[in-house]
Amino acid sequence: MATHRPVSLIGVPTDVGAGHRGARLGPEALRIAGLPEALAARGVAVRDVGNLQGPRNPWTGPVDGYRHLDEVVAWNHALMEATLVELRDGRLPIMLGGDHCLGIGSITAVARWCREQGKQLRVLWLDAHSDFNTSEVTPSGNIHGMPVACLCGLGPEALTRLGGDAPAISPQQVRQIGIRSVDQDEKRLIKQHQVDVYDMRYIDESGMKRAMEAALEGVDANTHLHVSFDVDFLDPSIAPGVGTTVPGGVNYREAQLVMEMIADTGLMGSLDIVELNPLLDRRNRTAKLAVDLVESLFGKSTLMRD
Ligand code: EXY
Ligand code: MN
Ligand code: MN
Ligand code: MN
Repeated sequence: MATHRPVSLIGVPTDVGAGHRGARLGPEALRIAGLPEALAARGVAVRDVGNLQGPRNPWTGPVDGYRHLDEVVAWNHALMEATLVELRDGRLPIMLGGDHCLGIGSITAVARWCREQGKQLRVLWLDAHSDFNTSEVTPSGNIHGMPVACLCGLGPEALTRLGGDAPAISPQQVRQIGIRSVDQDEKRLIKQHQVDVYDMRYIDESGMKRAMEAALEGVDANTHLHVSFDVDFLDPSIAPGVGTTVPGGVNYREAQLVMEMIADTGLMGSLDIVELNPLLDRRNRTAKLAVDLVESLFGKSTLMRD
């Protein structure tokens, strides 16, 4: 069995960025589904730092194109600080979300740490959505539809400058996989900023293996892979516990292959698990599936390759 860096679990019980409430219960659902034990069984040393604290969800409407901006900033500031502490301690942080706005804080910290270490950062964004909206074009004001844009410098200063005086990443560092729901103006932004997208049509036509090979092209021993895993990436028939289901998603075997191919690189340095909403789930099924897939991310192959 490969040896892994010790892991820190950081609970981020927020749904202030989402259009449904309930993702705040995601961290407990993942723990109860056995995530710490599953990692330990892979030979990974696990520290659970517990849940971060942040403002409650005020459940109000958009103001200037953003819902709950102050709350989103507070949660992400706390997460950025917590993530940096774990990275600097030589640990692999796993963010237990929480809605996908938390990718702003986690990836801002990861980008900062990579700069400190002189490492290249590649972000694998596994999602049904591109999450590249801005306040001008968002149909909802929900900030979980905006984290990639914010990380690339498009958004309110409080989020685009969370980690310093420049955007955390450039669009060229991002690879999006599983995409099948992009708003009209968001599409224009994605094209304008040349984000590399492997959408479901690409996967249908060329297969997941080819999509992952392309998404991993150019990584080397000096690359830090950050995996941002939105559970709506998966087809709703296998992952119903999420507020933003989109039909026609990634099936079980395709998802396993994604995780196995990431594990094979040995380069994953941080992971978000987001958008799990246990209130919409059946018997914690989606959390259990997420745990199963994380096992594969940590090298548990379904074939005889251990
Ligand atoms: N594109 C839609 C919006 O911006 O409101 C839906 C976004 C859902 C985002 C989910 C978490 O990936
Ligand atoms: Mn600070
Ligand atoms: Mn997302
Ligand atoms: Mn999504």
